[in-house]
Amino acid sequence: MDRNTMDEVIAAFPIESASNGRLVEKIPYGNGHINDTFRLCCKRPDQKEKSFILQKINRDIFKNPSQLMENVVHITEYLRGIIISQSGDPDRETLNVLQTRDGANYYQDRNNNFWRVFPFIERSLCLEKVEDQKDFYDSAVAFGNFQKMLADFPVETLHETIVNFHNTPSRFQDFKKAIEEGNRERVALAGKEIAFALDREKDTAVLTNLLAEGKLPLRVTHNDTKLNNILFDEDTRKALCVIDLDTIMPGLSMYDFGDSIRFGASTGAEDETDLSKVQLDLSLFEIFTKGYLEGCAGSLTRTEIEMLPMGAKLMTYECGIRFLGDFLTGDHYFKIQRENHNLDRARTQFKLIADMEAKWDEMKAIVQRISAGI
Ligand code: ADP
Ligand code: GN1
Ligand code: MG
Repeated sequence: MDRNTMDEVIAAFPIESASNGRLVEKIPYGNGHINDTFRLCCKRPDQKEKSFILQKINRDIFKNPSQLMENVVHITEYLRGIIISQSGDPDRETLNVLQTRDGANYYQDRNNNFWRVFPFIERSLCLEKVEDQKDFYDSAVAFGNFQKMLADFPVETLHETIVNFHNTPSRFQDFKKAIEEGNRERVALAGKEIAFALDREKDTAVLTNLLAEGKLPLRVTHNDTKLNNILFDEDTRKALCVIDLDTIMPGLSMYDFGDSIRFGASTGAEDETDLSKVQLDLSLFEIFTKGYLEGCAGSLTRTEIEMLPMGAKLMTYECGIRFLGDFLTGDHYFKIQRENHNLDRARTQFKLIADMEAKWDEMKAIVQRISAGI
């Protein structure tokens, strides 16, 4: 990132000011795979600090950043209203978009990059893995509640920021294309993983078919419910704020449930190379199911509840074929930190699926038992 551009971007927002002080730090921040994120810190002469999150929106992935920002502003303003009506703290319980000095929701630099700023939510924690089962339970309630808060949001006003984002059959077609067009050495290296994925084609359309048959309702969903897309309150350790709102779109409740399980109920990291460490933790699965159903507060239909295990499996599968497809075609989508990183990620997803298949009856029984007791 050239210094001039960064300075130009920062100057476009009311970051340095009499009340915030001078900018004293700008550092790359977080572990997101998509956007470039920085933490900016300002300090006043009285030593009081104020921080911001500055993000460059990934233009290769988000083709229409202005529509994306329209969604984010629309959703965060709506959430703000609900949080205020519930006597919550709207500056901590939702993201807030900081407007530029010209009153815009983002800044477009001379290279046609789009930048946005959120006030940094202070005294918050972002967890990369479940440290305590209670945290995972709280995240489940928060994601369920997030969906409930958006139940009456005018869904027709949302732009589809990534078309077919969780359309697994369409992801499967993309994956087949990646095998055909991908780097031959990489295709050979990933032979076992490719076969594993191709073997499971029949599962890909289960949810989209039910949706097409009118048996599942379309809801406003987050679609990227990793544990690190939620902030916890450092003082109370309660789930505080759902972040990373780029993929809020009409979707299925199983997508949000499933993606959280994929990331948080695995005993290993998403990029763990020792696959013996990667399993589905059934007690975390149970705890999340309980929290999510409580957070949704009775709004899920019988079919949605019945399909929760399938959501977990399909979101894991989909992520696996996306990582693998990206590996085959040269790692253009997900940021990587090492060689074969996306292959390692795909391997953990497939290991998790194999374990879910072994534990399938138990997963279904847990969902049944928890939903009967709520
Ligand atoms: P990506 O789409 O690349 O995953 P995120 O929007 O999730 O980007 O942001 C990356 C990380 O930055 C988050 O995981 C979190 O640690 C941190 N973060 C984002 N927004 C805020 C905020 N308003 N306050 C504090 N931390 C934040
Ligand atoms: C990306 O942005 P981030 O890192 O929270 C991706 C998700 C994947 C996830 C896998 C817009 O999420 O779909 O599930 O990586 N986001 C986008 O870790 O593609
Ligand atoms: Mg993120």
